[in-house]
Amino acid sequence: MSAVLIVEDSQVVIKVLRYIARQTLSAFDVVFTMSAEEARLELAKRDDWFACIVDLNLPDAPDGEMVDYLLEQQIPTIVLTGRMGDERRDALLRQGIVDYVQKEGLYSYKYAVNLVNRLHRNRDIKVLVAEDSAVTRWFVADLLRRHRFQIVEAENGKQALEAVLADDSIDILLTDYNMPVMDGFQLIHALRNKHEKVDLVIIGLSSADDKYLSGKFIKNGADDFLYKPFSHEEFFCRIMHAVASMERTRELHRLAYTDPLTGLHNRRYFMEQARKLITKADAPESALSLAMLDIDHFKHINDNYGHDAGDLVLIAFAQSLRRAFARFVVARMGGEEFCILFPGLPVDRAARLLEAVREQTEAGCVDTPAGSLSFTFSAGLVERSAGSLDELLKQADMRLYTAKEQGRNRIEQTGATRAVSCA
Ligand code: GH3
Ligand code: MG
Repeated sequence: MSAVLIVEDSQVVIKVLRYIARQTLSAFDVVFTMSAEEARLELAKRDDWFACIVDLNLPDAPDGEMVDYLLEQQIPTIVLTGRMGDERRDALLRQGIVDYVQKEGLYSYKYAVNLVNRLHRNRDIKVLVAEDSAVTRWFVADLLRRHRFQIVEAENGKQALEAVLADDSIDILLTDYNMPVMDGFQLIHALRNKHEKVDLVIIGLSSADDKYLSGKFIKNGADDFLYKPFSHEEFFCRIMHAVASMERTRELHRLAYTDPLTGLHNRRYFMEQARKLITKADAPESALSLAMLDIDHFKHINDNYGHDAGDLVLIAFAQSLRRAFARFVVARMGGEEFCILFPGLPVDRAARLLEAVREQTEAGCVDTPAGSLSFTFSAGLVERSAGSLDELLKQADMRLYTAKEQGRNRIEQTGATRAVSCA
């Protein structure tokens, strides 16, 4: 566990910071000190300092000497100050601090402490800087590094496009407008329209003297725009705003597409993915199989062992499906019914994989507070030759019904389903 140092001479402020840090900095060892001397002694004890929140004016370092010292040690530094002039503030930002926070009450202390967590999460966020000027690219990348982002660089739009298409983990694109080979507009257009990269956050940058540029950028698919030169502060505010909105959107997506009990994808996700994959599988050579699974006599489990034990069975079953079919689309469709889509897999090969899980399930058991219990499932498995997703689901459901009728704990499969018209 890495450490965060807090240096503040006011007893009252330290008390507030301690309270906030206890609630929000659980990922760190938080060390509190009340003077520069004490802070130096603590700093010497270990070398895994993640960040520091430091008062600019301490009794034994009255003029920011502790900030200088921390920056020399290359520790990301958040400065707490009383009121200060613009010049002093700009000088601190130029010097390389992460941010400064004026002591104006609970909110400002929360901001400072939360910023440490923000830096921690930023390490997982990858930003692509597309800018032809090496100096500006270096400047922007340096600012981003200060906030612990991962950085990728591109010298023109074409390089940036290739980088985004090759690396799915790029989260944010900062792009200049005027660039050789491919400019910022062409880049955004290619990403948003041609390649449908909707979840990439795009921020436009330009020094061009055109007051309509920001509007044009945003109408072409950018999320935000910054005119150069910009202040450090404006830059970080925009980036933090973009990151916060990206995280909110991702969380909403996660909630909308996840089954809360098992953590598997839900019906909504399955239907969307299946529609996309079925369209892709329209090529005659691409096989696609679909399985519908249903736990046998699940009502008995609930009735005999209780609803909570039933939930544990669902969770265990979901885990085994996730493990066995990690390469495929697995979802809990509702109740004790699950679906798996096997793109590229003919029905015989899908059947072999499914049969292995059936045998494992039959042989295994789930520990619950009401006792250890075993269960089985039945499945209907079909392969698509043509027709809509609804038709394919209907065929799988019919096979599943047959499996239940034939005695359960079995997989009923067909070859290619009969061609039907698209719904
Ligand atoms: P069959 O072998 O024919 O599939 O019979 P079954 O008992 O599995 O099917 P049935 O449809 O009769 O009962 C399913 C039960 O699943 C009824 C419902 O209360 C229960 N169920 C649905 N969702 C949940 C859940 O999230 N947790 C638990 N514990 N039970 C659930
Ligand atoms: Mg059932």
